[in-house]
Amino acid sequence: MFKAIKKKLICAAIASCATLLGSGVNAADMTLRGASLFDNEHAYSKTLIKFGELVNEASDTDIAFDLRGNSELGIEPDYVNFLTKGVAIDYAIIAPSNLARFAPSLPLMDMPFVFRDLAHWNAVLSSDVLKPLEEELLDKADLMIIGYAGGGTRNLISANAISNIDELTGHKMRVMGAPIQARVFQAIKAAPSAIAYSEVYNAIQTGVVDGLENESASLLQYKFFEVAPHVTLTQHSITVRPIVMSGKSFRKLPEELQQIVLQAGKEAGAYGRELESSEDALKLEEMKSAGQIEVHEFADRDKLLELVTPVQDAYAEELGAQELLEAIRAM
Ligand code: X1X
Repeated sequence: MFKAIKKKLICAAIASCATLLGSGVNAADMTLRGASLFDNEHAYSKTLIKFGELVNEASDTDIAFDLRGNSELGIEPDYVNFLTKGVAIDYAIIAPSNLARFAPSLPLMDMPFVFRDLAHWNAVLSSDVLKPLEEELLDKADLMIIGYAGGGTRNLISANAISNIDELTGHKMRVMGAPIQARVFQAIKAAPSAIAYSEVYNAIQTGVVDGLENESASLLQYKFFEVAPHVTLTQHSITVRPIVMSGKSFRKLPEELQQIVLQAGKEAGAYGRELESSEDALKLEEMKSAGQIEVHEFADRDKLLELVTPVQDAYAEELGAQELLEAIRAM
């Protein structure tokens, strides 16, 4: 009885909102739409599915989570546009570098070489140290970080073998669009260019670039090994992948549901981090055993770190974020 009354009140609240994306009150009480670059086997999609399950377990409102995978709704920069405008989707997982256009400090949270190892990455993500970046994103783009997924280790993936710093000189590689990404790879003498993720396979195939940098799960799904079968263990990044919700969608939710969404985002993020970080090496091994990739040790990781640290410092200084970078390093 109480549940039914509560449900009616929530429905009334929802109906009075203009549209929850996808508009709707249909068979379910409402629909929230998500987007993923990948199919349901990838850790990002599994994380977003988990998010929906957790919300529905905790809520009396019956919510249809309409997750559009396989880049059906475009790639992450498209998701950012949709979410800031409050159209087409309500939530997605997005690389911090794809948020830089709206909030230039965001890529600081997973720029190459910022984490020493998985334990450091875990400590940072289990703390509140990234709060100032979350506030900047909310303030400048009306986007809320409701949880942190990620946990893939990014390596170089290339058409030709690379195993030391000299072989990196002039290496034409694709990087994500945030300027700090190009600056880091320029500092190590590579020749980076920003290319949309959906164009990278063709760019390698046609010789526009010789490779990219990516984590195992995504290398496997996008089959970059077909054109770039060499993986060099530079281990330059451990991914941080915020689960981002449009502020416009969030504010349309009844207050009780907002709390449930925040809690579910946090828990889904933790689930996603555990999942991706535990699968990462296995997926690399899987591709190696299948003869899809050749894995090369990298001799000069310490030299890369030396070259990149001043670039990180300069970037933090430009943003007025030196204290934040120090706090991350000190953890
Ligand atoms: O490099 C990219 O643009 C993409 O790489 C993987 O697919 C993911 O980490 C994704 O978030 C995006 O950053």
